[in-house]
Amino acid sequence: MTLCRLLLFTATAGSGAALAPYTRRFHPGCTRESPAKPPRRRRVSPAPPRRRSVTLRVLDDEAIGLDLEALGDLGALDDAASLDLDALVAGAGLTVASTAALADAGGAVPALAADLSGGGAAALGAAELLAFERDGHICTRGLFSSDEVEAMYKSMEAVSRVESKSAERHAVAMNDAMGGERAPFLQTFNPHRRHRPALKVATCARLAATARALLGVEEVQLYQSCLFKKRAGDEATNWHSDLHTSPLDTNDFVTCWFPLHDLEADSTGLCYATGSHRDLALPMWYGQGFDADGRYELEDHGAYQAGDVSWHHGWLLHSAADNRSPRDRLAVAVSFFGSGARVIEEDGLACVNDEDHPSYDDWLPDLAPGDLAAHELLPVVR
Ligand SMILES: O=C(O)CCC(=O)C(=O)O
Repeated sequence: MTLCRLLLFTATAGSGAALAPYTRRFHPGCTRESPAKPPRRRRVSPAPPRRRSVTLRVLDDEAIGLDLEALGDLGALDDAASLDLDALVAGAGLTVASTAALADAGGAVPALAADLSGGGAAALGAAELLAFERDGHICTRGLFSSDEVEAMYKSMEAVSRVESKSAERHAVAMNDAMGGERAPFLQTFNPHRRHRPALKVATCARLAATARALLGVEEVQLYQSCLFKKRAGDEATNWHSDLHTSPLDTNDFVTCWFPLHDLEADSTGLCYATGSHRDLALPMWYGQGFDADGRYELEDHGAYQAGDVSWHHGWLLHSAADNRSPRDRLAVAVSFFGSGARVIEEDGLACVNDEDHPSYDDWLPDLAPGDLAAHELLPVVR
């Protein structure tokens, strides 16, 4: 495993101090979207890393606050139609009943031409579990077959087209809030609540079983699914951690991420700040808004073949490079948490104005701080 030194780390989330844009620093923030370039890194696989410049734009609290209104209209599709929910729930293996909140945009999205219900967890021995525990990320190769990925691509590409207006509105809102010049990339939040094929992907037993094994828990619930379309020329994904922006009082949180096609090394695969998920010294000694040059080692998993799935812990800082290839990159992320987690007050969130609002807007108001995170939109997945 080759490792490299992180140039500089500056935590800014929740900080009252505004940082100048375009500083040559590593800034984990409240948002994935930033016209920033990720810092240089090395991948876990042996090929030599490509050097990248470190140029990140950072938000101050006031700028992030401007986004609230724009985020308000990021809701369900206007043309959503209801489904046979019982069949949907049974077919997906959900054990918590779904509701009319699960709807389908209908029509334009082809059915998923693959049965994802078979198969178990990725093969995870002690070495892999230890690596996940220590590093906060691993890659499980070949968790899906190339046929399954091709089928997923066909359906999910259609989902991203059907939802493109909503994704563009979100990207523009985030970009405006950051004072940027263009929409960095497109995110479609929780397509599983509106599209049957996306539900099948998000509730795939293989993913849930692997999440349980990695977290060492008996039961996981689905927190979020997301489609990330990084079009040719789109910008970098800013440094962030997923739990930082989720109103859950837990450490048991994992996200799987996989491109729906082969992906070259040194392109737009996720880059991880290894070990940052267990860096308790950071909040203990420094809080927010501090400088930590060389604090982490950065790794990625090199090239992905269709079916390879990477996993990162909820507190792990991660980013992705800008898309310099002529092809759009389409990736899926699904996040799970261990059952038993409780809800925290939204005011307690370090990144309350974060772009992930669409992920919890529909269920958080139904629960009180301290309640178990048990809701039909947070289904148990078996
Ligand atoms: O695909 C990307 O660029 C971002 C993905 C991400 O941030 C995540 O899966 O948590």
